[in-house]
Amino acid sequence: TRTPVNVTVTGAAGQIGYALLFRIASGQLLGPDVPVNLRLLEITPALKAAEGTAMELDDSAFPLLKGIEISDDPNVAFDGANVALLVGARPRTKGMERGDLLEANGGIFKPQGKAINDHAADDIKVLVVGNPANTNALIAQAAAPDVPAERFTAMTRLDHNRALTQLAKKAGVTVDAIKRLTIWGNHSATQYPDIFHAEINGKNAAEVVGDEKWLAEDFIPTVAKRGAAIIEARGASSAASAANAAIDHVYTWVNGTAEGDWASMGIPSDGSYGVPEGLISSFPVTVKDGVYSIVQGLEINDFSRARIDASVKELGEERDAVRSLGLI
Ligand code: NAX
Repeated sequence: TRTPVNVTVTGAAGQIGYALLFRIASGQLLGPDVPVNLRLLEITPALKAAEGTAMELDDSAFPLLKGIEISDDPNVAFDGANVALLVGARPRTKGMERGDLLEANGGIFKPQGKAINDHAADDIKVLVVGNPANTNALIAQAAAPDVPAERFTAMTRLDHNRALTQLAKKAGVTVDAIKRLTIWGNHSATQYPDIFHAEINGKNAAEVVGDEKWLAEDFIPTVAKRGAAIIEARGASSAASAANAAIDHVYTWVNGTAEGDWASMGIPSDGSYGVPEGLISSFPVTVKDGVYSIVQGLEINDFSRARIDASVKELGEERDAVRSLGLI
C-alpha cells in the first residue's frame, strides 16, 4: 500500500476550501489510487469553522482519506507537506491601495514560504490561489531559498478553463475539441488568453474563428473580467470553479499533460518569450513525470506581443513594489 501524500490547504474554512477539500479527499487531486492526509491551516478565529468542515469530511467516509489535522501554525501545517495549496489570502477591502494589499499579503505568504522552506517534504509542490496569486507566489518563493524556485506556482488554470468554454461556444463545439490554448502573464485583468496557437478539432483556432474584432472586444475582456461577472451574478466570488481549477492544476503537474496538448501555469520565468527571469508569469507548459517545461518556439505576433508585454509589465511593477516593501 502507498504512503499517504500530505496535502496542506490554507484558508481551509473559506469558500474555495469548502469546494476543494472534498474533491482532494475523494482522490481527484492526485489520482484514484493515492491516499491522502489533509492538513488544514487557518487563522485562529476560523479554527472552529475548519473543524466543522473536518467533521463533514469525516462524515463522507472517503476511503482514500487517512487523516485530517487542523492548525493555526504554519510550522505545523506544512510539516512534511508534499503538496501545498495556498488559498487563504487577505482580500482587497474598500479604500485599500495596492501597496497595502501587497503588504497585508506579504504578512501571510512570507511566513508561509519560510515554514515550507523549513518543514515541507523534499518533493514539495506549491500552488498559490490566493490573490494577487502571482506575486504572493513570488513572496513565498523568495522566503524559501532551500526549495527549488520552480516548485512555486500560481493559478491561471481558472482563466484557462474560462477561455476554453468561451472559445468553444464561439466555435459551436465542446471544450474537448480544443487544445493548446494559453494564458500568458498575470492572473489579473491584464492576463492574455491566446488562441493563435490553439486548435479546434486540429485546425488553427484563430483561423476557424476568423474574427479579430470578437477576439479583442469580446473574448479577451470576457475571460479577463469573468471573476467580476461571477460576483455580480452569484453575490459571491468564484469558488467551485476556482477549486476545480486548483484540482486541474495539481493533477496536471503530478500526472502530466496529454500528448499534443498543453496547460497554462503561473511559474517562475526562465526568460522565455522575453519575460524577465524570476517573475512568476503564466506560460504554456507541458508536464512529464511531475516536471513542467515551457513550450518553446511559438511564434508571437504583434497582437499577442503587445498584450503579453502589458501583463508582464504589471508583474514587474508588483515585484518592484514588494521588493521596496522588503517582502522579497
Ligand atoms: P474566503 O474569504 O471565503 O476564504 C479565505 C480563507 O482564508 C478564510 O477562511 C480566512 O480565514 C483564511 N485565511 C486568511 N488568512 C490566512 C492565513 N494567514 N492562513 C490561513 N488561512 C488564512 O475566500 P475564497 O473565496 O475561498 O478565496 C480565497 C482566495 O482565492 C482569495 O484571495 C481570492 O481572491 C482567490 N481567488 C483566486 C483565483 C485564481 O484564479 N487564482 C480565483 C478565485 C479566487 O478569487
